[in-house]
Amino acid sequence: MRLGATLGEGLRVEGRDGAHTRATARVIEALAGASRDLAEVIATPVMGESLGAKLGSDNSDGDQQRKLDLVAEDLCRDALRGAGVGPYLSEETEGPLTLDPAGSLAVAIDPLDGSSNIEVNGVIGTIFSILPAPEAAKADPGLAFTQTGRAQIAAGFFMYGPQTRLVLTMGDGVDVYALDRAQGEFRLVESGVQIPAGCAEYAVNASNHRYWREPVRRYVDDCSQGADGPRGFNFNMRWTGSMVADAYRILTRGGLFLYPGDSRRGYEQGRLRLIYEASPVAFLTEQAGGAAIDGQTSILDIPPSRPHARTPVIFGATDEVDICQQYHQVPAATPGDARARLGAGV
Ligand code: FBP
Repeated sequence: MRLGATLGEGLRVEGRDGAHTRATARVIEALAGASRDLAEVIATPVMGESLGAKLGSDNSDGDQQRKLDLVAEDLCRDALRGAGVGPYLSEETEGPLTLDPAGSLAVAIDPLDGSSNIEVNGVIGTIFSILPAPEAAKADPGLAFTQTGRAQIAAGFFMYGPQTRLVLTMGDGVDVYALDRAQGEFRLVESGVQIPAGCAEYAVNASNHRYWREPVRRYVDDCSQGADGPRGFNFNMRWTGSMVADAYRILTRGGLFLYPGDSRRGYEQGRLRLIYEASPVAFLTEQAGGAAIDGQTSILDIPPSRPHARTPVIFGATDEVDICQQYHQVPAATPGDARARLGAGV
């Protein structure tokens, strides 16, 4: 079934907020159009300067911008302009903007997630979050982005891999669509996705091991000891460098993702941005029966301190997130004792 039909015919129209349903469908269709165009750009070979070329400019958060980051930003923003969106916040904008003063919805977006994968033809994505636009946001669009992730009406991501896929929640489960390139349409391929329980795989950038704080180091060390360690199981490890690809794998076959805060300058709260990276993925994860925390608190309950605020992120199968959370609760002073205490629950 086509995306437009599932939105239009109301498979998910009740969503969390009936009043916003039609407006939400319009925004999702606009994003799907932008993503289809972006998929085409990505798939088209260009001679000379690559889409991954660094531009010498930084985005709002100090990351080097690449050519494709700006192409993606332009496509998404242009598509949303005529789709009833008021407040707009992107990884590529300095701060919140107003697209349509009469818009009833707010959109936060990372137009191009996984930028470092562009030049290696790896999986990249677009992550989005759709929120209600409070009346007061007409005068100050930033107010729309002070809401916690619980306020999200819909969220999802597009991933540009062997297939272009859309993973979407409107607060009533998670659906997956695949782009039919010949027809130029997204088609429903899976409904009601549930993250499998248990954990055979974890995802973390292990090159940061020396910068991690105690709880994360103990958790990962215990996993990496495999069957000989306290977890008694030979875990596999996967890190794609693109959260959408890791998130999709976890939605499909379970596991855990971690991007913790660490001692590097600027990484005290990790790398991922709360409003347009962590919150939408947390919403999808919870809707698929999983959990997403910053170590202690549910990502969806964290109030944003500023538009581009970062947060440590741990998400995946609920039982494994619970185990990882226990490592954050057990006092770090006596790792041996802590492990012994965890032993019962591990
Ligand atoms: P960008 O939005 O700048 O691409 O950063 C997000 C991200 O690429 C995630 O998709 C990924 O999980 C993480 O950064 C990888 O970070 P690192 O290179 O530190 O492993």
